[in-house]
Amino acid sequence: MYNKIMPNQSLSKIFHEIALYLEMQNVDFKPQAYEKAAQNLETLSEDVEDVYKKGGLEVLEEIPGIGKGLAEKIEEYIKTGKIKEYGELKKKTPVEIAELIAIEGVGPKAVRDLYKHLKIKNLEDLEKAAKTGKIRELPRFGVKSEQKILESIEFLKKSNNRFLLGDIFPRVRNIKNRLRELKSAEKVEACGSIRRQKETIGDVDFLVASDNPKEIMDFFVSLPGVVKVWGKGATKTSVRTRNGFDMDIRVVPKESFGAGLQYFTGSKEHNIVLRKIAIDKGLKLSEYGLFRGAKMLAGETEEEIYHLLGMDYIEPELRENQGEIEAAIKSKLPELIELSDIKGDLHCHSHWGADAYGRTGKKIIEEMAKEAIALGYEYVGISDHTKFLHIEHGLDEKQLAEQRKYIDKLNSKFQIQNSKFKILRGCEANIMADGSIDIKDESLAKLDYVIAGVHSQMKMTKEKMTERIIKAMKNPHVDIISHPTGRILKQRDEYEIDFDKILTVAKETGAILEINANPYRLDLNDKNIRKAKEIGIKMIINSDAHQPEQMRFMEYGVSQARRGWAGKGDIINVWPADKMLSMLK
Ligand code: DGT
Ligand code: CA
Ligand code: CA
Repeated sequence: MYNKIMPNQSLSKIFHEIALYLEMQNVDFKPQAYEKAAQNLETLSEDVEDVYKKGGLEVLEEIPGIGKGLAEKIEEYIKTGKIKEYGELKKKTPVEIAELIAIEGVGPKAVRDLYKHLKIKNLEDLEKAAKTGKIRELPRFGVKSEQKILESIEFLKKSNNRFLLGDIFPRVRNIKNRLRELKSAEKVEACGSIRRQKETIGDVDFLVASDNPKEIMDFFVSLPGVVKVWGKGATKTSVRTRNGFDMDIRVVPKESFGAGLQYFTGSKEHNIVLRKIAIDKGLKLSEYGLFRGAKMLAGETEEEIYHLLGMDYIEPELRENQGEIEAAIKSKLPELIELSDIKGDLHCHSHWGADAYGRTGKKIIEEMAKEAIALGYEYVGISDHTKFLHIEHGLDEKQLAEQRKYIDKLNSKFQIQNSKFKILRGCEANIMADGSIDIKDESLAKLDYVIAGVHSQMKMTKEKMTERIIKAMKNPHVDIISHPTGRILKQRDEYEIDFDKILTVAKETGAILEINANPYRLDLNDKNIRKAKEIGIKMIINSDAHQPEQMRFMEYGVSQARRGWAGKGDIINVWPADKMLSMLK
């Protein structure tokens, strides 16, 4: 069975779970190695089985993050269809670990305790135990954590039929590339909410231009990870994937590809208005083209359709019927920011003093600098948590000073190499319940920039939370407010805040609001970005990377900025370091 489906995804899932199991047992270093391997397998464009067949163990080891031990696990999986270690771990603690840790406040160690004391194996067990008040009786749990678990389960249920863009997008990109390799596929695109880069995705909609639909459909249903075929026809096929989401594919002739793209990109609301405009002009717009009677006027490209309807081309991220059509008719659409405009990332955690992932903070800073250079950036800013956050090994004044000096040393190395690249020295300080900052002013003053964010006591009245953040914005040392509304997708709502008031004070004080690009956060979200832009507030797009690879989250932040109509002028990290820093307080 295992050789019929591409092992990348299933191996990635198994490695991810092994990492969690090992973390559960307090094993050092290994969990991070497995997790990294899982992430790399997930985005690997080649089938790992093909890689193995071509070059054996040696070539497997060339995959980033795969050492000898992990290469042997992959070999074992390809040869036998399973991994013994995984089976043993699962036997010892037979729980749905990935499902359980999706609950806010439940980590691998909590899963271990919940199983040990209450035999909780899955979400259903967890909900039952929480509802009958059993969790509050466990050591290290309480009434509060029990309540939080219930709330998180409720929240998950509400949003369960949608998937995070960040979870789906790498897989879709992968499939798109595989479809593009087919000889009979002339053009391939993923449409729908994926192309509009919505923060969550209902299902995936592929569009292919081909005159051999059968070959496309046969390939599609045999894709690795397809577990069910809902329907298979000459123009449309629908499947369910192992990860639980559905994918549709449509095949159209080449001359209709643009019309198909326009139609299936949506949104539905955008399309309805466009179709009406077509009718008013005596035309008909469908997924096959723009027609006057039987005569096809356009269809091969989206651009010609928009132009013939009397408007400028509209970028997919804007197609939500939120004024974009009116703006396109008047040629008033904004020029949107692009990923390639980004010159640096100021929100990266090195876990200084914690030796996370088996590496020292020093090593991680170097790795982040390397990653930033690989991304074409001119700077990266290191902003670890500060002392109030004990569990995150937050830094105190002394550690911040040590880190600063280390970064200075690294920077002089770059200068010797004649590079204009620079590591900037920052922190992500904690905004305390009263709005004060958990680090002394004189330490903050020595940094290149200060990010401040709320990480504790998130349940406050709207008035108090708004005052708390406003006080932080007014602190002369605080430059940037991280993830300003605090929501976590599929886990918790925004804090109660008066966002309009926060915008007003941001404008008065020059505080910069962050667009946090972590796929779980995307905070500010598209709507808030647009509001901020409209009153002329400057924003910064940051990855909030906790590992170097996560700096690649930047693209999701950029797409939310685009959905919020933001251009280069609205975002400060499109500028070189000196100019960007001069835009801070
Ligand atoms: P999702 O899947 O919920 O994240 O959102 P979408 O936008 O991908 O929606 P989906 O998959 O139902 O449909 C894909 C696109 O097809 C949608 O964005 C626009 C187009 N479409 C679907 N149904 C209709 C419809 O009834 N009328 C019009 N005008 N367009 C439709
Ligand atoms: Ca869709
Ligand atoms: Ca669909």
